[in-house]
Amino acid sequence: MEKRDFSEISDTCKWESPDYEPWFPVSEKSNPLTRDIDKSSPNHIVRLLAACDAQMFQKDTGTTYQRLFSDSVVLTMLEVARTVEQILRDPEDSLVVLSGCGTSGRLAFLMASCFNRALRDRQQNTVYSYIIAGGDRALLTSLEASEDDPKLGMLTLEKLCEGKRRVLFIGISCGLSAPFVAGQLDFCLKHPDIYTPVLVGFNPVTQAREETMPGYSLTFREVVQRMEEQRGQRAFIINPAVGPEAISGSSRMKGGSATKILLETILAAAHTAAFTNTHVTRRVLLDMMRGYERVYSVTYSHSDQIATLLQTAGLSLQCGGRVCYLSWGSLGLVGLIDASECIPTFGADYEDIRGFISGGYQDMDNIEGDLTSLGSQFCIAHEDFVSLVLPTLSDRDTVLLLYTCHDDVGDVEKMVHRVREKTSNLHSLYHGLEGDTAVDSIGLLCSSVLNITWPSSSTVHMQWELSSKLVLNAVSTGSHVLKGKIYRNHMVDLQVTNSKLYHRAIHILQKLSGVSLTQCEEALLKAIYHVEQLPEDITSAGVTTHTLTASRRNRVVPLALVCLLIGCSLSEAESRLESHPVVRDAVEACLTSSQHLTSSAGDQNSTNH
Ligand code: F1P
Repeated sequence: MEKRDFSEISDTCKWESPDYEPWFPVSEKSNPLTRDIDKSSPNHIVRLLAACDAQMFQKDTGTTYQRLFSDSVVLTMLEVARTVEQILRDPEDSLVVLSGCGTSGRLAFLMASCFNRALRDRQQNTVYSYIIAGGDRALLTSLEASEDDPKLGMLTLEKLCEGKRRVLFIGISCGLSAPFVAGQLDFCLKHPDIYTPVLVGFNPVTQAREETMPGYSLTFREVVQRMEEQRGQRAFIINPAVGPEAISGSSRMKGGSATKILLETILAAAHTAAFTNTHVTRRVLLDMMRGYERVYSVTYSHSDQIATLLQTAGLSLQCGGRVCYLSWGSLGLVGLIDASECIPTFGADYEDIRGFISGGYQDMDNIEGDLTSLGSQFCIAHEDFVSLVLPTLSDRDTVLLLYTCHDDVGDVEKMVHRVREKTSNLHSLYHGLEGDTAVDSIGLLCSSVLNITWPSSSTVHMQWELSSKLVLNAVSTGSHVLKGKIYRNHMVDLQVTNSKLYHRAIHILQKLSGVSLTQCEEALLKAIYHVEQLPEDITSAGVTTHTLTASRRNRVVPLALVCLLIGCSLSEAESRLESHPVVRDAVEACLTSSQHLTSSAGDQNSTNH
């Protein structure tokens, strides 16, 4: 058995202290566990990610924070599940809407599709729908700007629910921060005869975002306060803390996993109750969540194989190669989601890590249907892989197959042979069931095989999805760490495409340079507009104007950081970055030459807040 590392255990709880980065909500804090993740080996990266994910299931320690298993959280889940149960028993003119931005919207889609399928299988009418800020294209690419628009959120919801008698609205915003979702929640509060709002996120309500929203009189926090006044009857808030993300602010990771755990537990329990004529109980909810905790343990018991995958993918990215996820069944969506997130999270190109799903849009079943005509980025079927990627595939590229014992193994095998003609850098993630005796002819053709065996259950496909999500999050995050995209546990080269990311960028600059927030904002604006002096029309413009301009530029945060650290002009910063194409190396070189290394690079207590 591996020796326990006590330094990691104490780091596990450090973030809960009221003195730890008190100016940030939990979802934006940096995780003490991962402060050296950028210098870690593949095996150690996986261990750190496992330790971070374990924080999701940590029991209530009597601190300020409620957790996944806290009574208050489970009680609210129970109330929401009972509301879903009622809708399932009497679905006429009713709707359960799941909505969110970025990853939260993609998971809303994944779950709405999954539970509608379950209803169709029972010959029942479907009751679920989803909204993602930016529409269906945002399922596959980053359209972060729509997240800032509360009115758009509200209008989209109103249109979707036209003519409905009863709507349970589930708004997901991991950071309790997305204006798009706030507008929808506020709309629900104003129409209590039809709408019941549920907010899902991972910060305490006192940490909900306070910034004003464009064209709106309320802040997210004020909307949440209004929900609190109705809490338990006409409004519900499910907001356990799951600890800071492994890469600061990357809510696609734990935020996404916890969203999936909470909402699938609620919806699956409601389905079981409604179709077996029983009622949802606390015990059923707790048992399901414990099942997900086992998914976590079983998945990370394969840490060595996950580390192999991460290392291979990292090598591909480092030498300009690609990583392709080729998936079957609902794992396809998990692959597409993980790949699409690399664009905003790591400033990656869509070809760096790319997902393909066996049946393409037929398997997706999204509202807007086939999006292929929007361009190559939206070509997601295996046949697209065959025509667009396969011809130029080489050993530099990594191909990862994701499939389960429920998929057509013959079809997987055919694909394996085609890929093997081009590269031997082929790997597989396979989920099977106990007692499954299939001969592993596919594994024999792969350079590495990650086979996970599960006990049979009615919700096993959702467990496979979570397990695959954990593996893929580790692969895509870890490979970008190895590529040098991360400094300490911050994504320095983030895209500044909405107001949340704009403020996150300023805070990263402040943490790494040690100068004031005002100076950091000025440096960021100079980098965004590419000017040495800031004219009045830039300083007086709003954040939306800044983020719109930033979305057309590359490397604005690294540029601003180099200017701040060296005290140099933009053109000098540009040439320094050119000589260090790896962001992490550029930051280190500047820190060394400006002798900032000692205190400003990350000692959170010394930052000038
Ligand atoms: C929504 C979101 C994230 C994405 C990025 C920008 O966050 O789009 O999914 O990764 O961080 O914000 P939230 O509203 O769920 O907090």
